[in-house]
Amino acid sequence: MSTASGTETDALLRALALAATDGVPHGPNPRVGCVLLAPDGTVVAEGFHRGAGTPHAEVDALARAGALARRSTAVVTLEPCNHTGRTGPCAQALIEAGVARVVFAQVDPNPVAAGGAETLSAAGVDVVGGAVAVGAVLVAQARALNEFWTFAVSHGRPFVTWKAASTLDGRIAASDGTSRWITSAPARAEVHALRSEVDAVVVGTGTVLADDPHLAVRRDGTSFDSRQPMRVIVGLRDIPVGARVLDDAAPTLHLRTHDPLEVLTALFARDVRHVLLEGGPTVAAAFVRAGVVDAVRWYVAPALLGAGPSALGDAGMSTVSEALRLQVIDVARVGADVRIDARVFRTMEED
Ligand code: AOF
Ligand code: ZN
Repeated sequence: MSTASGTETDALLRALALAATDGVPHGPNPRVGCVLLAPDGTVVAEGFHRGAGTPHAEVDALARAGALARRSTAVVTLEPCNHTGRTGPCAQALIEAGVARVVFAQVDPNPVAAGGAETLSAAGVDVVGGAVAVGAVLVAQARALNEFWTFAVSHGRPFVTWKAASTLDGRIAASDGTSRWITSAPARAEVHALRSEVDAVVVGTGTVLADDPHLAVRRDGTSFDSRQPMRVIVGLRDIPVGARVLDDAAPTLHLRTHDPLEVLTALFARDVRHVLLEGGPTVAAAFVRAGVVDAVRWYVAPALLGAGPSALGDAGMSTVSEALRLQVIDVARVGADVRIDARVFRTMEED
């Protein structure tokens, strides 16, 4: 059978739900779910991945199934891995447990771990996966579960969301330099929630010198989890002793470069898959110029300043046809402000 059966499709829907279990963090590893089916189609065991360093979904399900895994069908949201990373290869674990058939949705885009389907086939396991086997809709759902991870491992660099907050006329500060607070408290609270979903927050040394930001996720007992993203400061100037980013609320990394690609390569090597760029006009312009801004989260305050720095410095465009065009994904009111989420077209095309 080269396509998934109805029972297997149902199991895949369940595996997708398991992968998205509340509290499983986004991060260096994908969110993955697995359901083991007995030959008669009944569920033997379920499993899911709980974050980097913990057992993969397949191994979690196999452990719960014990001897019942023999002759079962493993239905997984992602192609079983073929490598020894933080944990052992799942393809091997499935073979050793005597699994007869594997059905998966997303082909593993991670070059380091890919090849599980081949290993399983070579060992005599019946393997079907990808859009031909489970349909494009379920594959799209599996990818969406790990959108930023998928982008990062396919491109060898983190996905970059640039966050900015400006007045209606695009100013991020007044001409005297004051910028506190352009947006309302609810908008600022949302930014904290967003930080807890990314792996790193990036600003320039200019922002550290001007604003002395803390950049950690405020732990105020609200619902979002307490994961702290790495604080990353880019630029050649020293960070002053006593700067708030140097406290121990979260790890901090100073990268003495102005090259966005160098920054992203260094961060990818440190397991960063999603970056929140909170830099000022100069850093933002460098990232836009380098073509590595993938999405924009913008808070617009219904206020006018008329003078003062604008959110984006000179990013190399001089005529309107060169404007970086974005596609609006979502618009919402947050407190007194408006939130706009937009994507760079390029990201949509490639992905
Ligand atoms: C997961 N969880 O359930 C599956 C993954 O460094 P490791 O050993 O944790 O391996 C991570 C890679 O393994 C990951 O990038 C992906 O390609 C593959 N499958 N990873 O974290 C899982 N099935
Ligand atoms: Zn694995």
